[in-house]
Amino acid sequence: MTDLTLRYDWTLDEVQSLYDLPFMELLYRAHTVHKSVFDPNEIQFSSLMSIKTGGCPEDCGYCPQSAHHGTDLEKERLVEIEKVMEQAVAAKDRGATRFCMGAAWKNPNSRDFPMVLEMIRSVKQIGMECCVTLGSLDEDQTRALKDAGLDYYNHNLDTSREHYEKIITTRKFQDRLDTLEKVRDAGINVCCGGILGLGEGESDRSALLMELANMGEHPGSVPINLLVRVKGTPLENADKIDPFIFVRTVAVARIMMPNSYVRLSAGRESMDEATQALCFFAGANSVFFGEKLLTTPNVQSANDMDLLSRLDLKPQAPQAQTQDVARDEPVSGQADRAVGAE
Ligand code: SAM
Ligand code: DTB
Ligand code: SF4
Repeated sequence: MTDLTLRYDWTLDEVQSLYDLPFMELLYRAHTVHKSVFDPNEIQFSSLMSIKTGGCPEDCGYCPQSAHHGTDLEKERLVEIEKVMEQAVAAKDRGATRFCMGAAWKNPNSRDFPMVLEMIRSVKQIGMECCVTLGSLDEDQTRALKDAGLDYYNHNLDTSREHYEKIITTRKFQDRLDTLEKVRDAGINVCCGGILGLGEGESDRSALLMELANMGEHPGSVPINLLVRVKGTPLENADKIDPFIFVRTVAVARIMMPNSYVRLSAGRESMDEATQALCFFAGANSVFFGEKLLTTPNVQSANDMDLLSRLDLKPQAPQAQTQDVARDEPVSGQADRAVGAE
């Protein structure tokens, strides 16, 4: 029988042993978990928009939006709400069920924050799920976001605790965990994942997944990004990782966090279709759909539709999605809660 017990006490050795399984065995196990919780032929579509671009005071080594790096990015102010709604409606028409907005902030400022709350309320009004990523938050801000109707807050751990300070020096790994706790306490679903290809080692990847799964409640969404190497960032020449390591990471995440949506996030544009198909088999069941991520290109929508059709994958209908998919209850009685269980 497939073990679907939700665990929060993974050790590094256990995670490493999953990574070290023979590739086919790992994929078989991950797919078995995936199939017992989700419909493996359904993919959730999220759409992404940058609402405040560039000029960020943080020095994240991967990010084109950091003011510390010499990228060619044009710095912009907070966009108008009309523009947001134009894009949200267009995303909904293309089949996206969640609209995600990102801001290049260390934390939201008091001038712009009320406008972001208004954007959230408006996105909710057209019947979409809403996610934002705005940097660190205090309790008043998490409460206000919850009151505005926010469904998910994205705040990534990015890499292991050990590797973190080689990538970012303007904040600590613990700061991220603190914000995540406030988000959870406010009753907002957590979207939290990482990036592969930051020059990390094997044990850093295991440690990242261990941190994500041991947080106290599994994140409802786990985005796994492949570094988009942007000219002018310190990581522009980072070594490419073996695509099968990426697939293994998706599979291990699926086994460790059976009820979470695992999102194949940034980096699909540089990934071949067969690798993406393996990721879907290994348990990835969400993607960013639309031609742009925040500042870099995503896969062309027509190519995505074509791939999905060749793989017999269909977009998940809005009503099929549950809130709080990874909330804390044990998985017994899972058929009641799981999405598309067979
Ligand atoms: N400033 C906020 C923050 O960092 O929390 C929100 C926006 S930030 C751009 C959101 C996430 O995008 C980061 O946490 C990181 O995981 C991801 N990201 C940024 N640049 C990336 C890149 N070049 N490749 C892959 N993922 C990237
Ligand atoms: C996440 O994990 N990936 C998205 C979203 N959360 C906000 C961001 C990807 C950004 C890729 C680089 C860019 O387009 O600027
Ligand atoms: Fe700023 Fe976020 Fe980019 Fe870091 S990842 S530089 S915090 S926008």
